Amino acid sequence: MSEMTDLKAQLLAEIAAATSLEALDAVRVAALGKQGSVSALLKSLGGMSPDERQVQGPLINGLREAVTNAIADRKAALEGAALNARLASEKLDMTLPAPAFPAGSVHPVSQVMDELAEIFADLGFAVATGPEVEDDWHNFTALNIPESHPARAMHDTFYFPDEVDGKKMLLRTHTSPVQIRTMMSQKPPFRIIAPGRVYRSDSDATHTPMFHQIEGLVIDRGIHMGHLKWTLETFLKAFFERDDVVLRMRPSYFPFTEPSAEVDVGFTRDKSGRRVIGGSEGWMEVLGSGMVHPKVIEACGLDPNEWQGFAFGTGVDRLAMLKYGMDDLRAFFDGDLRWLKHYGFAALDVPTLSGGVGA
Ligand code: 2NM
Repeated sequence: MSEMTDLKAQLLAEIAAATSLEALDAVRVAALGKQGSVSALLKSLGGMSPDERQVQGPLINGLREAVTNAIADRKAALEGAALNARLASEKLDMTLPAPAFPAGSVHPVSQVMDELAEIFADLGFAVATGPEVEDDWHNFTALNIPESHPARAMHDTFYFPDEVDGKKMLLRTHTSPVQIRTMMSQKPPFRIIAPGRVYRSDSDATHTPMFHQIEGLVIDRGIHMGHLKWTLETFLKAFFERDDVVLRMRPSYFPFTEPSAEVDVGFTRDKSGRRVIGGSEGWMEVLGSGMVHPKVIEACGLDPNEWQGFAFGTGVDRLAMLKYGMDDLRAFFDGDLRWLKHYGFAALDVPTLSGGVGA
């Protein structure tokens, strides 16, 4: 009895005296391990008479429990002390700059599309969209493009092998079918722009089989060429952010407009000989335009004697190249991150108003 009291006092003293987890574990093994002093007492229960075991059992088990609990408490205390020591000795420098997160950038085509949408929004134009897979009626026939027109040829247009509901299907070659769909499904007057991808079977340094177009359409009563000229001049001055942008309209021909005009913009050269928009030392073609052909208005179910309008179209990729000084169109669609880093725009910048309109 007193032997057990002594053992208990001795073990609790050893546990309290252990100053490291290793020393504490040595005490645990010496008491509760296979050859441990407490384990030996537990084993001795087997050789006792039932009466003796009835007395000694609870005492020995109580000793085991007291030692086990004391070890667990001491272990928690030592671990807590070790953690406090680490917290006191180790430092985390919160003033170090965080590693830079790789940021994406806005593709110049997206940037220019945003700029165009903003400029034309200022002029009261809504953005209209439509399918890139079209039928030949919306892409050609409604636009007064005859069956014999070279644009319809296989080597210019991507056709799908199968007809759908008896219709020839193709990848739209311009965004004009969006204007056709707008005229057929809504009531005039309209002021819309149709930006988007278009497809032509063409590939060299200045042509990619997919490129981006933006076309504009105004349909109202009493619309004439003067409205067209003012709109294009206002648009180009806002886009190139210069007041000295000079326009030149040359008579031209499109099946869907009459009269038709090609629009040139004047440029000058900077010291290094690069073309800069503004002034009129030379001319660059930037737009096609004209008064919407009465046959087109009629094909859309409108009375050409009541409704007139103008339309225009241009390449978004070309506009981006002119404004931001890129020289190879193919690089636009290569997906080269170095090119995007160089020419891309910060995603979180508010899109520029490109000088705004009428400010
Ligand atoms: C151009 C040039 C001239 C045009 C015409 C139409 C429509 F649908 F109203 F007839 N949409 N786009 C047009 C006119 C497009 O791009 C060079």
